[in-house]
Amino acid sequence: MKNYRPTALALMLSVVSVPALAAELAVVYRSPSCGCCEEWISYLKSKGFDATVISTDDVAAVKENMRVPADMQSCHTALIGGYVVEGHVPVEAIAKLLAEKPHVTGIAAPGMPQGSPGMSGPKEHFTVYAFGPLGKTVFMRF
Ligand SMILES: [Cu+2]
Repeated sequence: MKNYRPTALALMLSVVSVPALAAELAVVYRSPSCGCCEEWISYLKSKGFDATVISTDDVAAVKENMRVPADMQSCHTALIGGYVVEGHVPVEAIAKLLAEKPHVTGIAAPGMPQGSPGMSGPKEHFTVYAFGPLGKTVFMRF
């Protein structure tokens, strides 16, 4: 095909210039039947994250392994940059987490806030918490 070479060249150039622009890797654990999980994963990808999705029927075990407190739990659980990211967390909070690198296990948007990324409906105010061995703190409000 005529446009094969330019495309390949463009691809090579983009690979060469990747270091500063590398997509952040996310591993997302979700139940196969979870629709809003799918929506959040699409949202993550649209924001430049490289998501690997692991479907499991036992998300409760995943949350327990990753030390997500019961009152912080939502549907999906992700691992991003060594942190746990629980639920419909906006990328602004993930960016803050990766920039500030606090000594926490992760951040969570507990429950399923209406209008949060991946959730339908009018946006309601919700809070993203940081959690870890030292407890929970407000991380960001939306
Ligand atoms: Cu959900």
